[in-house]
Amino acid sequence: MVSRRNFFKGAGVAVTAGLVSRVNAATLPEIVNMSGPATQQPSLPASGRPFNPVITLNGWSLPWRMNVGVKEFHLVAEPVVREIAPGMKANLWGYNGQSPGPTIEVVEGDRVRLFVTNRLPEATSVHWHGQRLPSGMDGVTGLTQRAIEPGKTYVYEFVAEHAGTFMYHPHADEMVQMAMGMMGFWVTHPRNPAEHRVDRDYVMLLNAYDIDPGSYTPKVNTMLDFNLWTINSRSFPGVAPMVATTGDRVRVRIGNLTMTNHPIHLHGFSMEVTGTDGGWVPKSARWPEVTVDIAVGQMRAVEFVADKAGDWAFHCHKSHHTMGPMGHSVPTMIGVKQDDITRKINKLVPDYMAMGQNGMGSMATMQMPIPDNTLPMMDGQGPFGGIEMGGMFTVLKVRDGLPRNDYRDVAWYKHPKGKLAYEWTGDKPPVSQAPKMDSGVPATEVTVRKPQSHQH
Ligand SMILES: [Cu+2]
Repeated sequence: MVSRRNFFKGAGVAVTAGLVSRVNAATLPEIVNMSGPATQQPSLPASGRPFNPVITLNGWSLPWRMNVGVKEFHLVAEPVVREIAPGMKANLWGYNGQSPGPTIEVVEGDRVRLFVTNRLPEATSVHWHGQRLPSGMDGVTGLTQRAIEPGKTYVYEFVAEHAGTFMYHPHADEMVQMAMGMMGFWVTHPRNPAEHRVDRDYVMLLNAYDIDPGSYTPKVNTMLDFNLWTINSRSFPGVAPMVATTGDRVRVRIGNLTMTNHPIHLHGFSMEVTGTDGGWVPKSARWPEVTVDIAVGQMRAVEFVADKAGDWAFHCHKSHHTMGPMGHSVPTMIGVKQDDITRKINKLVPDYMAMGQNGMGSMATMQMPIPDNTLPMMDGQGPFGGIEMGGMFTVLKVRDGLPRNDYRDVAWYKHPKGKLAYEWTGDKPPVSQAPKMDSGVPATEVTVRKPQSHQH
């Protein structure tokens, strides 16, 4: 799966020590690549100063080498194939084999040297979003540096001056390169690992793509009409669940590099914003929320105590953002009787299906004919049937007694007796209705659909 990462995990310190001994100022750090979208279990840093690693959902953190006290990373900008969810792959651009790129983890005060090699067909650069650094290291093509032409490698070097949550992305042909998936997370851990300590620290980038049903490559000129809403370039049910032990303090760091804001909603707990783009929020300035809006270009760290076992939804509250790509051009047919029409059309088109007369929930379970490499509008099977969600959605699974550093998926929650919604099977309640008034006008059935012109 991973060339180097598994190697690191398996052999730990020995491998890293081996790497360090081969370090030579004139050599580039080895390129480490990731080939799949599985969430990589975090491992404690084998060199450099100690920190509590984050978990990138469906992602990984980039290994480094220490070179005379400098932490060196090697990012490679390149075309990648990313599985958005089982059944759909996309031709994206990213870093080191995946989109988003690997998470970069450093410690406050670290001197960091980043080698960036460009294997894209066009020039790029990397902007270290949110960092306080020398202007010439800020990565804005034309303004602070020459563009990194295809085949070239540039070096960025600065001190990670303050702890917090950051991102990186190109500042060259930005609209195209970000629409193609070029972005990554950066976490600067506090100097003292006991500070801001949590039990689980998750990382997610919100991104969006416009990929026509049946095709593989995003449309790069789209301004607003994106149709694939993703967490770390994964769409539910492809998004890995977050797991926690009952009582854990959990942090989720969320960055938004889409073109719209996302009100991120957590079921079952209230959370507090503990970090923004500007740093940590003082305790006295935090307040409880169940939905936190993440604006374009923003980062937020939210924290909560997962004190109730269960399966809890975690998702963007814009309902179009929890749907797959087929949702927008289907007309609303709720209340429109289609039986007759269906019968007539079936004579001409035997496969024709009336859609959405009673809402669209049933479409999640229908085996609708959709083009290859296209996700259904809604998907995901839960223990009680279809979850009828897609896009920016995942599940927080809180369980008693999970091993401390274990982030593997667990089975669906077993609800205790008396704690599960159930069907009423007693007497049906009497139906009461207001008396009808005779207006003198014959009753009309209102089933008119107005013509729709806009397409999104
Ligand atoms: Cu959203």
